Amino acid sequence: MMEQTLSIIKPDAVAKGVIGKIVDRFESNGLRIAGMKKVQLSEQTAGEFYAVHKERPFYGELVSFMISGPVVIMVLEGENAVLKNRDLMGATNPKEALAGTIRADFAESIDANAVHGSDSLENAVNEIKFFFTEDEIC
Ligand code: IDP
Ligand code: MG
Repeated sequence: MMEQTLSIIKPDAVAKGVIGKIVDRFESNGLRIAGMKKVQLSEQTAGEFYAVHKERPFYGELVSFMISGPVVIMVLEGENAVLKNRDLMGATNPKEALAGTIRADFAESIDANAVHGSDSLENAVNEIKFFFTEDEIC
C-alpha cells in the first residue's frame, strides 16, 4: 500500500554531518522525499510532539536532546513506507540494531539514536499534520 510516514534526522546526526547519507538510505530504498525542512525545535514543540512519552522516565532528557540542535524533518512516501522506514532505521537501541541500519551505522546511544520514525500509519498521519501544511508536501 502507498503510504506516507514522518522521519526526523535528530540533532546528533545533523551535528555529525550525515544528513545526506541518511537521506540516501531512504531514496535508495524506494522512499521518496515528499516534504523536507531543517528546523530548530522549541521546547514546547518537542514536548508536544513527544507527549505520548510524557510518563516515561526519559521524557525530560528526550525533549532536551531534541532541542539541543537543529533537526531535519521529512515526509517519506512509498510502498509500505511506515514499516520500510522502521526497518531502515533499526532498533531503538543502536547496540541492538541490525548491521546496515541507520541506527547501527550512525547512532551512539539509545537517547542519541540518529532518527525518529512513525510507528504506525495512524501515528504517521498525525505526526505529518503536526509538522507540515498541505502545500509543503509535494
Ligand atoms: P523509537 O524512536 O524507536 O520509536 P520509542 O520507544 O518511541 O523508540 O522512544 C522514543 C525515543 O525516546 C527514542 O528514539 C529514544 O531517543 C528515546 N528513548 C527511548 N527509550 C529510552 C531510554 O531508555 N533512555 C533514553 N532515551 C530513550
Ligand atoms: Mg516511537
